[in-house]
Amino acid sequence: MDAIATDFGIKEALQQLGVKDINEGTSTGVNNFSNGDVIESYSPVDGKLIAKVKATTKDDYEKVMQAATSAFKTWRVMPAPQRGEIVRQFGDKLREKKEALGKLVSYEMGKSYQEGLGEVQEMIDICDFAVGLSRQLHGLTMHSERPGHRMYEQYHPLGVVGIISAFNFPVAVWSWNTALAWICGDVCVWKPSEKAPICGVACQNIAAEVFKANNLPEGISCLINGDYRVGEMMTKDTRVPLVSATGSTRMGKIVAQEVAGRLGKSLLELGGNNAIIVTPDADIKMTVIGAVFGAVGTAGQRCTSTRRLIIHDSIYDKVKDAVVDAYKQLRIGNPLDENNHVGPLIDTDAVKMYQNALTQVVEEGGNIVVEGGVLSGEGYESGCYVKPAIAEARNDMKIVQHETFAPVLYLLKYSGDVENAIEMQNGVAQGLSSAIMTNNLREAERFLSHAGSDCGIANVNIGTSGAEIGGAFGGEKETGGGRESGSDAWKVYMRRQTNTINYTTELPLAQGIKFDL
Ligand code: UN1
Repeated sequence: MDAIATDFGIKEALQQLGVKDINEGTSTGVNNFSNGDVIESYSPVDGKLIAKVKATTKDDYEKVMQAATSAFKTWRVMPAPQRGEIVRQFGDKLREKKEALGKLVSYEMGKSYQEGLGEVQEMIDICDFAVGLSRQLHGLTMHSERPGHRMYEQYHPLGVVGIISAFNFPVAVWSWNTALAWICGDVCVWKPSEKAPICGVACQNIAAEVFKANNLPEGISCLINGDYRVGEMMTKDTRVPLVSATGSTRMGKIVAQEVAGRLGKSLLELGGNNAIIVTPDADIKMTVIGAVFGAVGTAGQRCTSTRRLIIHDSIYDKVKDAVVDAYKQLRIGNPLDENNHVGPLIDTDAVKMYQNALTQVVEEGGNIVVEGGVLSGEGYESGCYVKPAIAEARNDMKIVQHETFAPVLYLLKYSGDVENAIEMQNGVAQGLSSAIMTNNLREAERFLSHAGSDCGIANVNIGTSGAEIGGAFGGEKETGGGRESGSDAWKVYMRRQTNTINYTTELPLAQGIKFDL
């Protein structure tokens, strides 16, 4: 533990979160079942070792599943509002530990401390949302066609929900799933990204503490660690009726096929290729803020990051100059230092992908307007810090069609009607987030109409990233079609049952069928 940064209070944060190096005995509860290979987590901030966890073996997984399936028997019969009370306590614990967890997120994943705090705030928000929802898991009542009959539907818990999460939101996405799954009466088994396993341990510790204090089985929240092979244990397991997976489209296709192969359910939140349309009626100042935060926030590693700016030719140069100017103000460096806007990429593999994208855009005829590059020297020793770059490009370029998880923004030009911009915006395989900057009501409404954006999220005068938890989150096409977090996303965590009750002394058959004995 001596290796980690002592500046910025990381050591204290880890202590507060109960994270110990595996050699000193790892975290609490069901995580103790992990006995496989050691996974070391290095910080992209300074390249230092944060802590280690052990991967979950097949035998460990069986123990976890036993803990989870047995906990489900207790949890499912607890009234939903009481489960909501547990989630309320969990939200309170997150409030207490917000700074520590936000710091760990920033240190392990590399996003700015502000964004780390924002991520924990999303967890708190979804807990509040789930608490209220725990009194509203309602179905409909229908009128039966038969006299003296009542028909209604109710929602029951599913069982074990498997969660596979990505490195870029190492804590919030888990909580969107767990907060809802828990109030629905499900138990959760979580495989965090092997690139941010310590965040997983910290969250598991917080959850375990709450369940323990309420004399509830810790198996309500389980943690497994490792790479895709560990995820595969869940996707193939018929005891896991729902697998919720966040990550690349490539990964999502594998998960979807495996889970569908056994007729399980999957909830997929995969890649995006998000664009902001900038029309002649756009407020340029607002456009610049939305576009720059969207493109460089989390160093371009959000699934909602802005990858394309589709600008009308009449204002193209003006917008381009304003955005290029704004990029000059960006400070790149240690994300725990609040003076910096942009932290590192997750690892050096991500740096290579960023470099390849910049090479490819030039090869395909693009024109770099803000030069990229990997930073070196003091403060950049981890080799993960890169300069946010901008290239003028065309929508049909292969690299533009591809989601590169890095701060590379493509400028695209459209002419004529807003329809042309919408066609470009929709002209990619992914369908997560989209935005239009305009003060023209007609353009805005056309963007939102049936013939408008084909994405799960469509914003007006807001960027593509930074969705609130109250709405359903997810997207279409290669984004996978799933919806998490707000609105009625809870329904995917439950099974629907239709009940018909006959309170007469006759047994009439539906559809008027006669069957006299
Ligand atoms: C993600 O990148 O996987 O809308 C999630 C946003 C955040 C969530 C992003 N609230 O940018």
